Amino acid sequence: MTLRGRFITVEGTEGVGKTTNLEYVRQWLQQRGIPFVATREPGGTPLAEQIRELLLAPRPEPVDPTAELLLIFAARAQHLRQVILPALEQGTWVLCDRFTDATFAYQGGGRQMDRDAIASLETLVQGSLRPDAVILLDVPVEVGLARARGRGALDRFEQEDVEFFQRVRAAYRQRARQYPGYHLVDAAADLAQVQQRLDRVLTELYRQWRP
Ligand code: T5A
Repeated sequence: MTLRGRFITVEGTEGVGKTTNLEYVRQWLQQRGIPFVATREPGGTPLAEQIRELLLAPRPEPVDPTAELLLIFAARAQHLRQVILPALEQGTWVLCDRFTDATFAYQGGGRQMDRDAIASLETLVQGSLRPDAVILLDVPVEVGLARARGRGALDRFEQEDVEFFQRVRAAYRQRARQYPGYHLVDAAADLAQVQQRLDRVLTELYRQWRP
């Protein structure tokens, strides 16, 4: 299978500004006439969105971490087959709000699950597919949580404690040091500065990828 589109994911802990900055990336791609689909994880198809609702809803029953992990990869398998792979095969770029790096960060770092088990599921579900670029928006945990908690009712993940998110952030930063496709953007600055930094990353990627 030959993939002709580019696969960009945007990652970060709670309240880093993914939603806000994804809009900027969408406009950036539109202005250059690049065909793309914007999607998200968990979710991106009707079935995967239902799994997202199951995952995010606060509930009295404790959720077993393995059950959580398998639900995330179930949603991902559906999303890949229905949306991501067909788009990439047609030469359409895919801009995805979170992907498997979030699983290594939240379930691997936050929940302290075995990274090899996550890597096995990654291979089972994705084969060799990995994002071409991961844009990691990085802010200190306290800054992100203050932004996220200013938005109202908290979902099941947002209810975790600060230490959980510190482990999530550490896992993301470790992956950014380990893997060359990562682009770490300091997202603690004001929005105009963050978007200037995003523009530099996108311009460089576009220059590298142009045929
Ligand atoms: N999850 C997901 C896993 O555990 N494993 C997985 O494998 C996957 C894929 C849902 C949850 O699922 C978990 C992780 C998540 O907890 P989500 O919907 O992406 O994933 O959840 P959130 O991180 O909550 O994403 P949001 O889109 O809701 O938050 P954002 O995008 O980080 O924040 P945003 O843009 O809404 O910004 C928050 C506030 O900050 C302001 C914004 O205006 C907004 O009010 N803001 C700024 N303020 C000042 N300066 C800036 N630079 C600002 N940027 C934004």
